[in-house]
Amino acid sequence: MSNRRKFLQFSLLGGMGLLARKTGFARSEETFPTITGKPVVISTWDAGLAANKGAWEVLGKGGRALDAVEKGVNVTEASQNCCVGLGANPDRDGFVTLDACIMDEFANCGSVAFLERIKHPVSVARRVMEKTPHVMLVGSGAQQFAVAEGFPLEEQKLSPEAQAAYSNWLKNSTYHPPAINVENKANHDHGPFAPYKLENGEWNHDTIGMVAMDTFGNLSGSCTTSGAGFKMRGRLGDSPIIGAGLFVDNEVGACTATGQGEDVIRIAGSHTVVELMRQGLSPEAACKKAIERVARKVKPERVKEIQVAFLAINKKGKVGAWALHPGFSYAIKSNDREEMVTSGSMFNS
Ligand code: SD4
Repeated sequence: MSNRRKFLQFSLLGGMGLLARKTGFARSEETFPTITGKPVVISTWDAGLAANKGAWEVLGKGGRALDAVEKGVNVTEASQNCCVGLGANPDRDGFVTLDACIMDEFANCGSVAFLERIKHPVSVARRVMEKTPHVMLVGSGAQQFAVAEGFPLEEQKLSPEAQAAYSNWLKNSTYHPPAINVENKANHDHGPFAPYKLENGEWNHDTIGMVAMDTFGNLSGSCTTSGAGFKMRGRLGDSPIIGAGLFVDNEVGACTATGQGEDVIRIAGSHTVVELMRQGLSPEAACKKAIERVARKVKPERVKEIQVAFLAINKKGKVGAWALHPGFSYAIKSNDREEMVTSGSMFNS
């Protein structure tokens, strides 16, 4: 199993027992690796390394952050080996449905959701932003718009990894939606959820979120995903929702989210992080506070079953992240750094 799909590692036996709420996590702002200066690009998970390279083709030449965040995640969308794009995990009926959004320094934003058979949903989201008076297009309407804009209708071709995961899931077709915050679980017995636990105890993930600052000091962000593996048909997470999976305010900073989308939406996650930075918190402190809010809103018995992480940058080009559980990492690229960074987390196992 590649690192990319290792959302969180703890064995069912060991992990549950060891999991204890931790207050005052030891890692301090000073010891956490940060990057300052511009241009800079950060993106979620280890697929972010390649995506950042794509973004750098724009940023390194003095280009605009908006172009960089589109080009960057295009790399991931085109990758048949990743959990994003047309080769990704399908919904429970076997169809890959894609969600994406993009936002620039002028608060222009665009989004597509429940989009099928289009290779680059983030680029369609950008067209929605630039060519329509709207912010979101969904489903067949989004596809119709994409085709009218010249995006080819592709054949769905699951990656071998996604095909194997889906075949495996079909054996039982069981569904354990850990984020559902209601008593009557029977109503939600439909299939697995995001991120779902793999047989070996690892967690998957299916998203790339990217935020960047260009040489002009302007911020933009993008987020693109196949959403939760084997989700109910029509389910959307946070990723295409401006304010949840992504938010940019060029006066303050930008944030993107990954993990259990329902719980990110519940606190308007990325917007919350940006607002906390507006109040003076560092990116890491803001992400941490938002994670604590996520944890407070989730029933205690479910908080150990979900993962959520935020990744943010402020107007000074300082970056930071925080996750609910260990296992989240992000990629950074600037003039003098190119590496993966492991995020701190609220829980220690
Ligand atoms: C969703 N936030 O659809 C996405 C899933 C995700 O890594 O981030 N997976 O809820």
